[in-house]
Order: sequence, then C-alpha cells, then structure tokens
Amino acid sequence: MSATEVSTTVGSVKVSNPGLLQWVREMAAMCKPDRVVWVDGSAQEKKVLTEQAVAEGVLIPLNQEKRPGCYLHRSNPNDVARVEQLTFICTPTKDEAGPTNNWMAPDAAYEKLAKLFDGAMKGRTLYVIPYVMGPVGSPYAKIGVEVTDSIYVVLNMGIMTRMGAQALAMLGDSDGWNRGLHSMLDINPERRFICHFPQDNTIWSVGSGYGGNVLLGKKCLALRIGSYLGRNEGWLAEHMLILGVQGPDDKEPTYVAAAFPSACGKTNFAMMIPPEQFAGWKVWTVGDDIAWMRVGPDGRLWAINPEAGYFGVAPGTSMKSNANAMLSTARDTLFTNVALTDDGDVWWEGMDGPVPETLTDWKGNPWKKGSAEKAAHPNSRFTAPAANNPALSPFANDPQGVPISAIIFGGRRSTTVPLVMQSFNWAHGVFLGATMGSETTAAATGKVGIVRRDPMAMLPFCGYNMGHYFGHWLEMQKAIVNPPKIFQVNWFRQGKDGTFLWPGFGDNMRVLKWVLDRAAGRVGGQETLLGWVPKAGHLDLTGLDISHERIDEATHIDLDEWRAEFELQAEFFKTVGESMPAVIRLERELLMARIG
Ligand code: OXD
Ligand code: MN
Repeated sequence: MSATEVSTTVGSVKVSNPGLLQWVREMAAMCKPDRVVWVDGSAQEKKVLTEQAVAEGVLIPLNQEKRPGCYLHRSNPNDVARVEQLTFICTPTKDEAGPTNNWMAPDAAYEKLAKLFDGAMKGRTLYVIPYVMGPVGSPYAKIGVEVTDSIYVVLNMGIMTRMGAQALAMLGDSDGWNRGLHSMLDINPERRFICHFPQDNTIWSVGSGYGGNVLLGKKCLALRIGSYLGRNEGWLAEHMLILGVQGPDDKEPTYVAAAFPSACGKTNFAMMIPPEQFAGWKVWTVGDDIAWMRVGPDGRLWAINPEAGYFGVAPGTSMKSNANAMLSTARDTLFTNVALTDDGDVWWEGMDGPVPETLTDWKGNPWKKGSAEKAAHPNSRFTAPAANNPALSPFANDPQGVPISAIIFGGRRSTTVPLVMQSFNWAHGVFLGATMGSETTAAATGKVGIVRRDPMAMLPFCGYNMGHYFGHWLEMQKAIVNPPKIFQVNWFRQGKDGTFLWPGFGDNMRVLKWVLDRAAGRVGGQETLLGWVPKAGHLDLTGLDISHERIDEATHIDLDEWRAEFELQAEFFKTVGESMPAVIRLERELLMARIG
C-alpha cells in the first residue's frame, strides 16, 4: 500500500474504510517496515506463512504423521509469560485506572512508546490483521485490527480469532474497531510495555512475543478494553468459561459461566467429562477463558465466547485430567515452549505414559529423564482450534450466544470456603465474587496458604477502577430481570488429616448438578449464616466412595474460620478504598454482624 492509496483489496473485500487506511499508514510511517501485508485469513495464506515461519526458524515442524498441521515455537527464555508489572491502563486520570492497575498518563505513554516503535520494524514485514472477537455477524461481536511484525502472532491469531477478510467485510466503513499495535522490537524486558488506552479503543504492545502480551484480541481487547466498553455500553466482559450441561431427559443444555484464577482447573472444568454414573449426561464447551454477557430480550443474561481457539497451559494436561483438551491438540495446533520427543512429537510434565528417556527441552537443549530441570516450561502452551474439541457446543458460534442460568466463582482454598455455596441474592453473589481469593502453592511462593485476592479472577484484566467494576456488576441487576443464580465453589478444601475432602475432576459434575438443580429450584439445600450449602443427601453421590461425614466436612461453615476470613478481606477493602461500592461494604458488615 503506498502513502496515497485510498483503498486496498483483501481477499475479495475492497477496503475503503478511511479511518482504517489512514491509521495503517500512520503506524507504518512510525514503525518503518520494509513491507505492509494485509492478512486475508485464507487457507492458502496460512500455508505460505507457515512455510515462511519454518524457513525463518520461528516454527519447527512436528511429526506430521502423529500431529498433522502442528508446529513448535520456542520463545526467548526472557519472554515466557504475561508481564503484569509492565501492563498499564492509560486513562486520563489515575483514579479511572484505579488502585489495582498500573497507570500511565495517555500522552506520556504514547510519547514513550512512540520512541520505541520509531523504526522498530525496519527490515521486517508489517502484517495488518483484521479480526472479529465473537461469531461473525453477531451483534455482540467486536472488531479489532492488530498490526504486528510477528508471523507467530499472525498464525496464532488465525486460530484464536475469526481473522481476515471476513472481519473487514463486517467492519465496512465503521469507526467502531480496536486499534492494536504490536512490535517484538528486540524482545528486551527493559523495553517491554503493554499499554491500554480505553478512551481511544487502542492497545500498544512492545518488546514481547509471548501470547498474553501480543495476541491483542485476548486479554487486552476481550478483557481489559472489553470490560471498559462493557461498562459504558451496559454489558459484562468476564474472565469466565462457559459450559452447557445436558441430562439424558433435557431437550436443551443449561449454561453456566465460571471464573477461576489460574491453577484452579478452569480449562479442565470447561471440558469436563461426566463420570460413569452420569450415563447419558453431556458437558458442552462454549468457551474456556472469556465470556461476554449481555441482557437478552427475555431479561436473561446471554453469553458469547469471543474467542475461536484455546490458548491453554500444557503441563498437567493429560487424557486423565482433560481428554478433550488433549484431543483438541491432535492437529492444526501451535505449541509454545513444550519439550520435543526424539520422534518429533511434543511432551510436557504430567502427560500420559512413561517419561521419555531423552527429550529436547523447551530451550532446545538435550534433556535426560531424571533431570532437575523441567523439560517443558511450566507456562508452556498449546494454541488449538476450538473446532477440534469433541465437546464443542453446537451453539458455540451462535450469534445470540447462550442463556446463562448460573454464575460460579471458584478459588483454591484449603480451609473456610465450602465445596459449594449459593448466594442469597445478586448483591451477595457480587460480594462473593469481589472477595474471591486463592491460595498460592508451595512451588510458587515457598509458603503454602497465602490467600491472594483475585476478585472475579479479573485482578490483572480489569481495564478500569476495580471498585467501579463492582459497581457495574451491581448496576447490571436493574437490567437483568431473570438473573442467573450466583455460587461459590472450592474443589481444594482439606480435612484435618491434610487430604483433599473432594475428589475433583469429573466428580465436579456432582457439584455442577446441584448448582443447576438449585438454579432451577429443584433440589434442597441448607441455609447457613453465609449462604446455602448442600448436605450429603442433596448431592448425587451414586458410585462415589466417600463418607457422608467427609461431605459434611467439605460443606461445613466454620464461623471461626469465617471471622478470620472477614479480617483477611480488610486489607483488600483498604486497597480498593473509596471506590468500593457501599453495597459491597455493607454486605461484609452484615455478614460479620450476623456471625458476631
Ligand atoms: C490465561 C491466563 O492465559 O489467565 O488464560 O493467564
Ligand atoms: Mn485466562
């Protein structure tokens, strides 16, 4: 595209959107690439770009007989995860970003990053990636355009989003699109910034090649910018999986959205296979990470998954823990920082079968069984098309989304939080989400049992002031005439003997069934001072070898533990400060007063 062109053709779509053409010209003028290539999203283009990525050493072909269409990418070892300390919300005032986000003034951020972007793409190609978050044509979908100098980003965006000409056709001449700029620059942590400008619907990301920092449709647009748009436009952008459950006699599935912080089995839950005793039951995956939820004409909350693929953590994924995820990675999948077997397949810690004697580790070095080093990076990933998932919901691409009957907030807690608890009402449910906490594991911190608050699993992903975000959740009740019921779950409670009280994995289906039955008013529960819990007789425990005493222990409300919990919450309330809605403060005070 030359500086004067007024249109360009991408696939079969003529692009004449003046704002888009102008912006691409400006980005190119700043980054000074050798070439500008508009991505059309075709199969032929994917083939050519994949071959190019292999030739450039960005991708390593895997054994094509074992894993057709699959490739391995090794990132720079200094660039293997999201960088929360380098992630900024650039709102006109610090208060708009709130006390839980890093903030930079927009002018200062643009100026600082423009210096880094100046000439950053010399000798490289600037790819223009138009993409849709959400089903194409859905009134709830959003369009983004990411310009990037990373071919790895283009190929990943092709899996994670609806990419190419279809997005441009949907956009037309509208101005309603997200402007995303990304350059790897020199992958230097000193020159790495992920900046969000909610007021400009803009994201600038520099110095990284790692998924969460550079696949701008995911955390940056679908959650940070999305949450800001959601507040302005009256909807919710949430860090939630969406699943449907269908019993043998159900004509239609019932849908649940659930938020979990990392290391709590979120992807496993989204793709759960019900245990044998649930013959004829089916869990359908709509999404494994993000939900956009709006009020439908029927006054219910309807959800779409804005993504088209899974960017999942590989270690720990096996046929036992998550067969559907394993099957999703059987073909057309990009692996990042996993280990390579001698016959060109992938391997990671926790995979089925014996540990191979020798491997090539995630850094490309020879690795021997018994080595103290991990073969796969603990945050190694698969980028797999949702279409590969045998349990993909037939409604996953429905432009209207699916109606949500229950919302679940989960965390990893060895004490206090019962296996499952239903809130008394919406405001109490929002309080449960707002005060969600999860314990760090020994591996991560050296100390077990440190509770970190991660409200609604959104702490790193809320694009504006967290207190105002809670306020938005409370406000939404006015519009949701038929609100979903809100629950809290904890698969990780331990007994006095230090063992887990609940088996987890597929048996979580039993908890899910109670949740759905409660949401439909079909089953009993016990009212406690803090919420409704099931007793052993309320949960379907057929075929599970567990005593009623252990179930009672798992669902027990211990008032002393809760007194300590409310004390622990005080620090978080102090952090959120003035912006914490009165309703949330009063919920806490009410519960504290009730337990005395
Ligand atoms: C993710 C995350 O990658 O939450 O989904 O970090
Ligand atoms: Mn996530």
